[in-house]
Amino acid sequence: MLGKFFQKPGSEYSDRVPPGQHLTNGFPVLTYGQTPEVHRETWQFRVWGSAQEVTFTWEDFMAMPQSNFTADFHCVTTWSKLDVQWTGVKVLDFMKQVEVDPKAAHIMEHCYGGYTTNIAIEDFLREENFFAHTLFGEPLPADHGGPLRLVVPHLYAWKSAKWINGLEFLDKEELGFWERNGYHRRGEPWAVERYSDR
Ligand SMILES: Nc1nc2c(c(=O)[nH]1)N[C@H]1C(S)=C(S)[C@@H](COP(=O)(O)O)O[C@H]1N2
Ligand SMILES: [Mo]
Repeated sequence: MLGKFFQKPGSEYSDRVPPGQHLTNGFPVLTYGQTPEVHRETWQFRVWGSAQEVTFTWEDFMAMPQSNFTADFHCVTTWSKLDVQWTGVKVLDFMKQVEVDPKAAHIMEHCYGGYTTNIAIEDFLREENFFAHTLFGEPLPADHGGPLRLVVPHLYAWKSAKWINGLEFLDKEELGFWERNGYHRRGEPWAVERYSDR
């Protein structure tokens, strides 16, 4: 059964598949708990902590520059999906509207439904990171984080918060949901940072 969905990386792709990962052609849904119901009309995205507090509406987000992205997606449970196509807002474009305190060094990503995950500022402020509202040309399905999720291609996908609704800027690192429950604080797939070493 497993063989139908998961393949050993062929030589063509092996340089894109991190150690211990297998390719999938489908797009599994990985959620801890329920899919929250989120409506664009009431959707809000808040920035707070060591930053100027500000709240964005759905219209605010749609008025930001929109870009297309193709990115590989690596789940720590060992599946990887290559060349996922998304549309949304670059993190660096979004951040032009946010004023961060110089002492801020970390971020807690917050979500509808209560999920959290932490990320260092330098891992967040990267050219290839984006907020996505469209997946393969269709509105991002609720199970995959619609209406809006973060995508951080260079880290394991648990950092790519679905239903994201806030960024809490922090001077010191705090741990998110999976990081408190044994996952690595950073989660870089090429370094196989799956589990906490503490
Ligand atoms: N809010 C929220 N975001 C989340 C998760 C979650 O449970 N809740 N799971 C994470 C994990 S472990 C993975 S692998 C990806 C899976 O995204 P997908 O369901 O679109 O494949 O979302 C991440 N973002
Ligand atoms: Mo995952």
